[in-house]
Amino acid sequence: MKILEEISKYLQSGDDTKVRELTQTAVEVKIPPGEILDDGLIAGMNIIGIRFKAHEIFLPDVLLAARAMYAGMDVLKPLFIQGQMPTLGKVVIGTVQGDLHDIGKNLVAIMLKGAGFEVIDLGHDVPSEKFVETACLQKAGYIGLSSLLTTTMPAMKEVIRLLKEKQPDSAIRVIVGGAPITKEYATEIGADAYGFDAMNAVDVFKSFLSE
Ligand code: B1M
Repeated sequence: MKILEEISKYLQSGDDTKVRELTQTAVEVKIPPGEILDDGLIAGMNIIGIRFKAHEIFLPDVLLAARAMYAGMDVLKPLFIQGQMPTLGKVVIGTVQGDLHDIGKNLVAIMLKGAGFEVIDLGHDVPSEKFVETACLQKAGYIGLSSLLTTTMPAMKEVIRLLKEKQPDSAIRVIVGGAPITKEYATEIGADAYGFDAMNAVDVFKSFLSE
């Protein structure tokens, strides 16, 4: 669809005003929010990732694209959170220590809220102890960890180690995700589950409700 291609194009050029306007228009012409997200915003961000890796663009360009991504997400956010249900459980979520990437984590948080979970978002670059302390203090059912860098993946293992140390019989489930994370890595570090994208993450969190 032309408008989604335009959203992707303006996101790539870092034009947050245009992205906000076009996202609003796409909503008004009744394009489903999930489609605007996947085929407009995320599609644009994926191209940014490819061009960044190929050294065709540089960090400031990525930052501008991220700002434009947030402008679009601001428009879509209320649509994903509409029609809240009674809480399905409490989730403490964040991006692990050393990692500043928070767009994907924020999407997961938005989708979880929309699905009826109570979400405590600790932000990005979160110290491992903070996840465990908050989850125990808040009597959360889940910890959600996001990592986008191969160098910060080990911090996930550290959170799980600290949780087991503090509460050996803990019923708190740890769900991990992020671009470099795989199901195999999740199993290897002792996570309870892996979510490959925001929609899938919601299904994964919900799968524990029937236990
Ligand atoms: Co950086 N960065 N970045 N970056 N960045 C990547 C991740 C990279 C792959 C780019 C590349 O080389 N192609 C690369 C990592 C390489 C690696 O580790 N092997 C990289 C690098 C190298 C870096 C720096 C080191 C660059 C430098 O300084 N030289 C630096 C590190 C800073 C740090 O964190 N300490 C850096 C910085 C940045 C910015 C700050 C400029 C910016 C982040 C802004 C922000 O987040 N506020 C940025 C961005 C935007 C990217 C790319 C281009 C896009 C990431 C993104 O937002 N994607 C990224 C390339 C890429 O991934 N294609 C890249 C869109 C988002 C919707 O997807 O985050 O994958 P994603 O989330 C998905 C799933 O992964 C999943 O669901 C989400 C929604 O579908 N998911 C979960 C995520 N968390 C989950 C949790 C779950 C379940 C699912 O359960 C709890």
